[in-house]
Amino acid sequence: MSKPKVLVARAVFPEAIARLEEHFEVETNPDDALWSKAQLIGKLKGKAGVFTTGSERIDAEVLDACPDLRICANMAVGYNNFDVPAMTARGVLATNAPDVLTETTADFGFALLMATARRLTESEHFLRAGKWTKWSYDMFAGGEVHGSTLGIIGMGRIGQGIAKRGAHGFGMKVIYHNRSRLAPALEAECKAGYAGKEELLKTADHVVLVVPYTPESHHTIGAAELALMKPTATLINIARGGIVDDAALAAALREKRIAAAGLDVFEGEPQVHPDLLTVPNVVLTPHIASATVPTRRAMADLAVDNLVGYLVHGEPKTPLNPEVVKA
Ligand code: 8YV
Repeated sequence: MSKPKVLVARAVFPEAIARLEEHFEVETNPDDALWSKAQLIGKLKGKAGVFTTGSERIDAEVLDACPDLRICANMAVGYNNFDVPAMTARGVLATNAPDVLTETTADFGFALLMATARRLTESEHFLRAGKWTKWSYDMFAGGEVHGSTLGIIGMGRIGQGIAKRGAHGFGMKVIYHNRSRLAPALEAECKAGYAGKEELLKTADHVVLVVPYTPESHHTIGAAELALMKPTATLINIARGGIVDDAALAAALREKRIAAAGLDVFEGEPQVHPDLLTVPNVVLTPHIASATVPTRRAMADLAVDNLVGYLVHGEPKTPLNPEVVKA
């Protein structure tokens, strides 16, 4: 019997591809090319499974053109690149890669918060440019981190990890806003108190965004929300591009309506709004919050586990639409 065919849509660890090759006929993308939708459809025809990253959009058009497809396994916890209802309607399984990146991503959220509040990159650029000729009392004086108020919007696993770092490590007062309130025991573990969105924006010294991207969360932070924030506050986005209105943020930063921002994700990435590239009070990183070697390996392994689990054994590890498995 011939092996099922699987597409690996982007370059990934050779060990992950080797694991897939034990079970499947695998087509890879060794040049790590960014395929157009038409190219992706061309490659996907006849495949039973696909290993995707957050960059490949799987929607009704793709699914209708590839009727052999049975599973799309994302090497990402976020899955806004998948039209899950369209997949479910066609009996295609969707899987993501939760948990394995929680702590690493929370570490990065905190790193970005600290770099932003303490003006790390701005001051390094100053030094590298040979501009450091003398010490002065207010040189790169930033905002306080320890003991300040941390406001987290989106209190899933990563949000909780950031809360714990802030409360237990830095003595911060932690407030959070979420669609639903956490159970009291979890609030106590995170030392976090629930707040309305407006109250959070008005009182937090550092606002960290960790919400999934959905049509409802589009522009969670726009001009109106930025206007509520303290002029000394920082805004950190490690969630998804589109959660923040980047043009409105660039204007607020330029006019010093908030102190600074730290951004790992952007609207239309890898394009970055040109105004963000010219304001000094923003730390910009290229979507690397989960980027440690062990974590990226674990994410790739989980996507492979899902492909093998489902196509070989009928049991995926982390299904997003488990009703497809039961059908
Ligand atoms: C990924 C992410 O690196 O997991 C997510 O949702 O945003 C990142 O960890 C990225 O999506 C590539 O798959």
